[in-house]
Amino acid sequence: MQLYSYPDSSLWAALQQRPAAAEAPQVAARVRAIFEQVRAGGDAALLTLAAELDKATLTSLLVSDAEFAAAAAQVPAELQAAIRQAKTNIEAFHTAQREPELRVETMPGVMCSRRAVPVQRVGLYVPGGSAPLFSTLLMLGVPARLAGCPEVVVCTPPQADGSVSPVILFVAQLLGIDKVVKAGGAQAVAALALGTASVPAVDKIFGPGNRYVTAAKQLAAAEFGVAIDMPAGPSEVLVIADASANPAFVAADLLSQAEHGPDSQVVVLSDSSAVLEQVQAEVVRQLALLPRRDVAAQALASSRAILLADATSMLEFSNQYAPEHLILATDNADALAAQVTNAGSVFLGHLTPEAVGDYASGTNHTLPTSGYARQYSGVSLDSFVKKITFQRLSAQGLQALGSVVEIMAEAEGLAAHARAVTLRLASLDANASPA
Ligand code: HSO
Ligand code: ZN
Repeated sequence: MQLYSYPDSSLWAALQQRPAAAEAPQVAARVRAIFEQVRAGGDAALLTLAAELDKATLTSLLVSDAEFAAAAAQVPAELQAAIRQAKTNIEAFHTAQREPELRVETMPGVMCSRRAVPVQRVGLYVPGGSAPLFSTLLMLGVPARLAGCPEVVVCTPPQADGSVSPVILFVAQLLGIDKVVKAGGAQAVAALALGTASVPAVDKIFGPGNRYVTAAKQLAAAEFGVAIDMPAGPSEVLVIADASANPAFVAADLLSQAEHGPDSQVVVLSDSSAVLEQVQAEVVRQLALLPRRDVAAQALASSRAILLADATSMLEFSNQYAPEHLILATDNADALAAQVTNAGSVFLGHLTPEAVGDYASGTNHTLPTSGYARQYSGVSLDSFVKKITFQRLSAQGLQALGSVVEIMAEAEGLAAHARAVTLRLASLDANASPA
């Protein structure tokens, strides 16, 4: 980690740069080529790309019934129980997000309502590769199910032997999802956007991924009429650690984000140079103990420890950075939390590691990265529904509102709009008058 002491605020923007940003044009070009390959080759292209990029020789793109049937036996009972508890908590938090139908009579006889209707076809991307993230399937599958999305397709990269992690399949079964496609990376997103013989095209694509997956989702949204949850790219955490922080806890939190991938970014802010020094020493000590220390070390190379004057400066820096995860490792976390304006998800106090939100507290771990927390929310039940509005006017309603619309339509020079009202008002008059 590089240390910066009291950087002038004119330098903050440079310190807030994400490492992934530098290579964006090359990534976008590669992703575009993959879309073209999938468009032209369909399933065959997906098989070729699985061999090339995942080093997996596949006989079929879809997980078979036999693979599903064999999955649960390979998942230890203790892990099954942990997953069930996590699912219960995620369901509790996301069920509470349901909104009743909204009905408002704006004027007598003018009834407006709004109802949440599920997105009909959703694609869930579950990262695989070096660490199959079955927890992501819980985070996406639970709200998709609660929202009532009729068609749910999961894409996840195959392992080199052509299989999908049995834990991912166990979770899929727990959620009643039976379509799991062995495809990862940008090619999975391309397949979900374009459709192939085995992969149905979907309306909305969800899920975190590396920079290729994120670039693919953005291309799908920009050019292929598919919605996406948000640009969720390389994972990141910012920790605000004041003198009350426990350096070992902070270091563990930083490393838990760093071990996600070489392009993850971790930032620690402190107004105590002693804490910052101890955190750095702890990072070195704990790094050596990690099985994924090579990955974490690469992420740490572009990570920052920044000494700032006080809590106000730390919050200001954090709000500008707009971290995916914000940990407030301070005794007065509630007071600081009240001033957070940009963050994906916030972890308060010394006993709340990001890891609890990653797995099981109940909040969603699919969150905006790369500064998008300035304008996007993380995944929630809302992400899986559209809110459709309805209105119905009675005769009384049309009589009350009609002239308002006629006047406005005429002022905009839109005579047909005015006539749509005038004709109806006339019919009401005709019906009302005695024959
Ligand atoms: N920190 C990741 C989520 C995750 N962590 C999955 C562990 N498994 C992105 O929010
Ligand atoms: Zn994580």
